[in-house]
Amino acid sequence: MSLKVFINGTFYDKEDAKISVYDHGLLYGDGVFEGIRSYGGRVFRLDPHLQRLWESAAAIRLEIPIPRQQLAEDVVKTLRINNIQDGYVRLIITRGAGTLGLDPDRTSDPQVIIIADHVALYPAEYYNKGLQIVTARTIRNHPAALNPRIKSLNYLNNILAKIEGQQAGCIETLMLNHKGEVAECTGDNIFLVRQGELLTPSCDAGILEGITREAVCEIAANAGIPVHQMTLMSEDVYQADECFLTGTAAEIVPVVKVDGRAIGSGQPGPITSELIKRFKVLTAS
Ligand code: PXG
Repeated sequence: MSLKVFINGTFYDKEDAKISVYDHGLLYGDGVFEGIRSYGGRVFRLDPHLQRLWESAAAIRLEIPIPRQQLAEDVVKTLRINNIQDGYVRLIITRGAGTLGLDPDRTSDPQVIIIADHVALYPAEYYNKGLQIVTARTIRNHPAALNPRIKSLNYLNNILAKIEGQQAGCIETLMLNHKGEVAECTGDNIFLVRQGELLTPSCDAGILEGITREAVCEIAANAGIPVHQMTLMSEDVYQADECFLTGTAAEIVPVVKVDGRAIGSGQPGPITSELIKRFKVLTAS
């Protein structure tokens, strides 16, 4: 049976789920999105995801055409109609079809799209053995150009960095900001462990404020592990005892090598493993 995709209140078979080629989401990446997980039929942290979606939309002066509560119900409905328990939801709001010019005022009908699909985690070996990543030469968007807090449909900045990583044989890539500070990876936030404490770039490094990042900060606090949101440089990464990435799709994934340098023991570390264990409990509850 074909997956059903929600567009503006109607469900379409995946093959028939289409929008206009004049949509500014396609023409200019003019729109916003969210990636959300469901575990055992329950949507993980739906409210913070919707909050971030509304903030992203407000930042690009895009008015989401349906109330937040309605969208929350539609997300659940899309999972149910597709009979997906453990899955991934992609929520997309485009600016809508317009003229071929940039003018957002000459568009109509923002499109509200919900895709629910089965989830593709990284292969198990990465969770067991840890990832190797490299730092991209492409820097993260300058906050005064396109603020990384906005989860917009324009992901070319991250895609360019991802291509660099792929050329080096890596599936994730570390990005620095315009000041040379550690920011985040192309689709994941980064954490370090140093002397039993967690360190992660603060929001003013110019990052997406990840929902998983937030969950990990809470889990760490509950476990009595201090968390510091601070400025971090490449050297902090190289000298860390442990390193891991967090994201909706990846959850928590250990990193064992950065730019060819082994991190800590070169194996996934004990605090990372403890946090992975606790994250599993959180998502199963
Ligand atoms: N930073 C960036 C730039 C991201 O795109 C995260 C951090 C992690 O945030 P969350 O809220 O998910 O903990 C993201 C996540 C994917 C995928 O399929 C992930 C993201 C975007 C697109 C695809 O892995 N964003």
